[in-house]
Amino acid sequence: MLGDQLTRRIAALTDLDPDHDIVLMVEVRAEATYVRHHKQKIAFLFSAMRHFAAELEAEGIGVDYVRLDEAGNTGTFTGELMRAVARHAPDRVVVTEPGEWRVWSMMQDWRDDCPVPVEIRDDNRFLCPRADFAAWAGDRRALRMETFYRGMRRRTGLLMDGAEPAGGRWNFDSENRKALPRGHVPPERIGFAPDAITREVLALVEAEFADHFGDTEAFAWPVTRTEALAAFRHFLAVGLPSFGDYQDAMRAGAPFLYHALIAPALNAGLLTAGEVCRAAERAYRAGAAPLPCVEGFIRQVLGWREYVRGLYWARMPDYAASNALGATRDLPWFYWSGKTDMNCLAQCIADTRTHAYAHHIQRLMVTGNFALLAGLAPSQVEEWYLVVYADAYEWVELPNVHGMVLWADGGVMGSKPYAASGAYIDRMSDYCRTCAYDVSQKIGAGACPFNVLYWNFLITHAERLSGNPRLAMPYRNLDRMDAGRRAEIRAQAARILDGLDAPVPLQGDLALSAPAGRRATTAPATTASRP
Ligand code: FAD
Ligand code: DLZ
Ligand code: SF4
Repeated sequence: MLGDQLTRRIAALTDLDPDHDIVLMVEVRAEATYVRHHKQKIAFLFSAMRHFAAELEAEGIGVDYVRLDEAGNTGTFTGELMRAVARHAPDRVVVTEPGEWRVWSMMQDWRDDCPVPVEIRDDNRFLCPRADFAAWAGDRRALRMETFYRGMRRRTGLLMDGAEPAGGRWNFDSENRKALPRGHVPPERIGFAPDAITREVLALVEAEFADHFGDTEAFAWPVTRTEALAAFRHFLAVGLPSFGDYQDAMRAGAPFLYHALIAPALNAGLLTAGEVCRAAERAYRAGAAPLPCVEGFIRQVLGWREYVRGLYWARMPDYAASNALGATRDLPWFYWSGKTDMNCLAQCIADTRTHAYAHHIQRLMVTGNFALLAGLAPSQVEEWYLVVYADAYEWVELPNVHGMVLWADGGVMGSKPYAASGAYIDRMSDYCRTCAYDVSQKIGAGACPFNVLYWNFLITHAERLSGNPRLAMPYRNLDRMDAGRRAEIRAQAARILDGLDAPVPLQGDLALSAPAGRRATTAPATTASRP
């Protein structure tokens, strides 16, 4: 069993015979270091793996669990599989297909190299099997999420009234996505105090992966299914009824707002997509949450999550190689240090460092938008996103970064790049109020860099993008600019981009003064609180 397959219902375990079978789980250095994951991601996964192994053992199932620091640990999946086959001399090995192409290639080699037969089963945790997505996608170039999502609503019956979508519409976005009113106090969210197993793992991670990005002090992720369910129920009660309204809002020092905080648990198998969608629908049917919020939530899980997973498998490995906008600039060092005068970026990176979390709009419209506007090299941006979030796996990270954020796929995922000026960030957050830059200033000393870089982006890619009907308005505005103004924009953008700090190796103490955030509590459920 791989570390992100932690459910008793995973395909490899469906016909498990406790009298004859052994479950193999391995902590291996290669998985923690193929990119240098945030310390909280490694700790979350090792702790969840150890808890899950203990649950299997309590059920009377034999588990061969190899710890990271165990003598003889070869540090790789392949090495540990071969050692285990030598230890147990099994008749066969049964695995569930992995989430990532990288590990899939490894598994193909096991079929040749392993002395016993290796059976690779389909991952049964998704609502849309890979083959069904591939059949839907065919060889079409553009794959639109909205069409896929409607098909998934029909297929699952989620939020359907007979053949019609509940409420008569597929999409309630126009009623969602408001800014947070000034003075609005978001709800407290529960966190989970590290127990003895998590504390042991945190110490291991601090010792073994000291030079990885991220702090561990605020670790509060649920590490068992019981805790994950408690976190999700809390979201249903306090988050879902306003989820849609404030889905895109951002506030300094408050990264969680009304978000579900379930992606690490979902992606590791502690929760399933089907159960969270059905529970959200029940909340709507019971009158506990309004339809726009519930539809917004279900679209994220049934739509976006299933769609990016399908797209990843249907288009990899070629998908990762495209670079439609020819972006080549190195990732600036402030993505790691958080040290920048641009307050929006500093805040989002601080949240990321403290919690291994930032919500969707922080990822898309702040760190992502800057990467797009600055022309940062896709492979470097992708590695950053894969490193820094507790929920990051390539199958979900790559399409979001490569396609949605950077438009490096040239329009497979989105009909236009999500480029935006500082005005969007100002509308949806309070970041600009305390920023060193002036968001209302378009150009000149003190002007918000997002403004300058936005116009520079449109000028730079005019040949490729000006004919795009969805960008007609900004290009009309650009057409009204005289040549002198354009030259000024280009010159100032060049100064900003040339002034971005050079990348240096990640090491040593990069401590930031991060805003206060999620605090762990001693109890897993209702008594817990988080500022
Ligand atoms: P909520 O905002 O409460 O949403 C509920 C759930 O919907 C999430 O838990 C997630 O499972 C699903 N979801 C929402 N949006 C997406 C999406 N675009 N793609 C896939 N699932 C989605 N999500 C990951 O799970 N892993 C990643 O590595 C990842 N990388 C991202 C990188 C970028 C640049 C962007 C823009 C988005 C990325 N996302 C990723 C999607 C999304 O940002 C996270 O799923 C979400 O922020 C997790 O927090 P939450 O559980 O509070 O989600
Ligand atoms: C992410 C991760 C890490 C850090 N460590 C392990 C590990 O030691 N053992 C394990 O089985 N899985 C780990 N994982 C998750 C794998 O990287 C994941 O299964 C692959 O990325 C495929 O999705
Ligand atoms: Fe970000 Fe510009 Fe606002 Fe500063 S002024 S917080 S750089 S959008």
